[in-house]
Amino acid sequence: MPTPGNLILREAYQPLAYGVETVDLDFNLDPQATVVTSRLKCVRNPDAAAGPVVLFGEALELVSIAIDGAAPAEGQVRKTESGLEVNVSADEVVLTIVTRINPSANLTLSGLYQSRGGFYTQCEAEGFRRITYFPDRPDVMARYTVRLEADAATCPVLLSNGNLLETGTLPNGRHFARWEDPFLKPSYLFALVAAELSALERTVTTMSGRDVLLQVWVEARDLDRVEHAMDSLIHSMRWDEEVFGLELDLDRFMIVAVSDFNMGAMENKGLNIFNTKYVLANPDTGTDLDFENVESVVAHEYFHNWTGNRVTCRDWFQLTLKEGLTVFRDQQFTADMMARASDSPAAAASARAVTRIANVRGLRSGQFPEDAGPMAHPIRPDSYQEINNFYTATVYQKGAEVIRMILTLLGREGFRNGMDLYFSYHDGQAVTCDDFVGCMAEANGADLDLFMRWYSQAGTPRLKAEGAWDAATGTYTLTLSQSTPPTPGQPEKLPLHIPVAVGLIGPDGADLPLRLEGEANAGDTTRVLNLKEASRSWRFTGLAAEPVPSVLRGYSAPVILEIDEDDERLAFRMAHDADPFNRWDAAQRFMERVVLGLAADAAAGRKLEVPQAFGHAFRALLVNESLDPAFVAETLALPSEAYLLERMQPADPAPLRAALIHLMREVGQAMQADFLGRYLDLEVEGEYRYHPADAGKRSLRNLCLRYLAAWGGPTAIDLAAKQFEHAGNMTERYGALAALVQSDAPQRTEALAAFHDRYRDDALVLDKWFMLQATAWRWSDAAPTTLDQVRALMANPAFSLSNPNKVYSLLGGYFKSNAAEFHRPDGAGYAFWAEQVVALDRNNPQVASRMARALEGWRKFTPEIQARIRVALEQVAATEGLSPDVAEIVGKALG
Ligand code: B3K
Ligand code: ZN
Repeated sequence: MPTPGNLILREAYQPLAYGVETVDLDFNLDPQATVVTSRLKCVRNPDAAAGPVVLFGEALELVSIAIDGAAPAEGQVRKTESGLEVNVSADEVVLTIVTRINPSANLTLSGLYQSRGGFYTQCEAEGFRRITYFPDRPDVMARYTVRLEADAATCPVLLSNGNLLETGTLPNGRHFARWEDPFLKPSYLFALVAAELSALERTVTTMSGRDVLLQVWVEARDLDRVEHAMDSLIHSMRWDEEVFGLELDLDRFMIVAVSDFNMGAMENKGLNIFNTKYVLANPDTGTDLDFENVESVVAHEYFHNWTGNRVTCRDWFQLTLKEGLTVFRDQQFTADMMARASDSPAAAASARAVTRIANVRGLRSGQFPEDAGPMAHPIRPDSYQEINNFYTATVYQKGAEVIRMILTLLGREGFRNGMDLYFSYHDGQAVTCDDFVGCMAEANGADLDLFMRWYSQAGTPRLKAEGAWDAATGTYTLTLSQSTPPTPGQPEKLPLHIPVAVGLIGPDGADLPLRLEGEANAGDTTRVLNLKEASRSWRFTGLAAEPVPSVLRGYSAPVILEIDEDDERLAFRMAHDADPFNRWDAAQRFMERVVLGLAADAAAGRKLEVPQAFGHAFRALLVNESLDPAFVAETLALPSEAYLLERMQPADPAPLRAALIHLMREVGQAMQADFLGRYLDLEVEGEYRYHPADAGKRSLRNLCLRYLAAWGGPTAIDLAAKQFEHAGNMTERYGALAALVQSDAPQRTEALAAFHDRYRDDALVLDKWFMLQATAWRWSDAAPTTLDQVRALMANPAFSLSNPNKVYSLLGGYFKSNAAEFHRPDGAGYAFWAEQVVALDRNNPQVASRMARALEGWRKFTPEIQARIRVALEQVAATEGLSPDVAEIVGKALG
């Protein structure tokens, strides 16, 4: 087990002296004493330095080990800090290892564990070593066969990777199944499930004409919630065939839902295991957003079958090789699905923009803070203490942005050619990020050497754009400059290759054809400028009047754009920018400016006033019926508090919250008639269907309701209460509840109680109920504090500290999505945080570490707040027996 301060370095990579060719596993499943017999054919690696067979093991009881069928000689097997070393002289050797493990006592949810009576595994990143001794690294790829034996009554279903070979009954109520995975795989993709489950099944034909069996396994009571996951799987298969020519390579593909799971889902070969949250959805229990999330997570895990499984990572530093690429693929898939469901080209473009906006919102509120704090790392990190801490927004989301930039540079066809070359070279291999980018470059004759800096440099680059208009020559000069602030361990930063998509808007609001100095003719209205140096200028010629620049269209690079725009210009772009992403961004920039201005006023005790120009621009979008409602909802939604805190210097949650409450109240009141008008017009008739057009209307409708409830007039509260009562689906019911919760009206309590009663036995829906209360703002000082409510909710019988979903909803909601309440001036939020992190860490370090991360960005706050947080951080850091997971987070925070 790595100890705190034990740094693993990327540069230290060495292949192992022995790899594994075949693995035969036999599981005799028992809650307290599962016996695992593993037969490994180990083979010397000719490319590696000589050495013993290295096996990792953790929390294992070694029953026996045999070498080529015989007991080991004295001293031949050595126990090490991380497992075993076996000295052999032959090039090939068969090890037979028997271990005993206790799944019911395994609360880490890593390795083999139990959930609601069934057995499940989670092996990425290093869980396989908690099942048996093994060279548990992704560069060891082998062929697996698996035999499972279990009690037939409690575990009637026995699943593992690949194809089912045989099943049978045994004496004493036991039964067995044998599985074989025909593909080479690393141990982190191994999985087994033994539980009482039922499946929804479909048979589909792949592009080459093979019939394959698809199964979604859930508890029988949940069978009425799996249709959407199955549809999503089929859509994903089709999309990967059409867009990348990639086909399912197995005869059977299974998805299993489990209630206790540390993250979203896991791409085990042929046997994806999912958190129930990302499988189960029907109109009565899932919101539009839940439907969308199920679709994208199903797609993500399915896409891993090629990007991650067929070609995997050489070592964990290369994680973004599979994660950045696969997030990029699932984002493209979602955008295509949204566009496909639209009924006009304009609607399709808007639907794509809405997807892009959601991705960028996630990046700004999740990845930017990470990149500005003590955990900042390049998408391909150089070191780690605990690999589980590096499944980060940087590796995933920023990693996806880096892949998107490659697409921008190479074009669709060039990108596809690069992917084809990647699979032709590396199928069945464990490779590096350099291998991937090398294929992209080779397939296109492109030079991506400078571009590779995105893989090694941490921090969010600042991109400064300055324009100069020369009326005499009709020339507009755009100067782009870049700089990246220092991050831990990287004081100096170098210029990156940044693709910057730019357009120029004429005085009438229409895009201008672009002509750069030296070009014969004007071309398109959007141009990608390649900034490779610290600063460079471009001269646009042939212009009749001074244009308004629209920079970083479609968010062509993951940077912070610094551009001087007054209110008037922002309002102009909010009304006219032809790039829908930038139109939304103009609105966000305007809101950010207004909110931070109000927060400064609140901090200084000044009177808060919402600028008129902002009100006009906001209202113009609200009443614009020619725009897609989903898009309008995005433009009128406030930037997240997490993002605003990054932008506020120093960050101070209390005045920020005061500003947000004031803005919502004022806007809600001033525009009540417009909100009401749109609300009434947008009603969706008929039976619920998950469809972007309907979802867009519901989304804008719920936004209107939130602003109205913020104002708080009796008509508004009545409207929300009525929607709550008569809602025909969860999106409306939850939308109404969210609006009521963001008010101090008495209907709030009634609705919360009614929601709880209706869903008291429904774990996933109750997660929403916990989350809403943990994240609620306080609209009057008379209301009980959120901390008191969270403590009280922990006593609810439906809450459990050992279920990650419950922890993420209630504690995660409070620590990460309710800044003003968590950072209360008496420091009680931090004391509670320390208490919970330590309690969680005793059982589940991965979940504890996620909660611990809520305070890593503490240095952005005011000195008074920092002083209070330091006490809590030091208290956790000083705790005896801290896991390496939490130790790394608090150590870096304090370091
Ligand atoms: N690959 C898994 C994540 C595993 C996390 C391990 N701590 C899910 C995914 O990204 O698809
Ligand atoms: Zn993934």
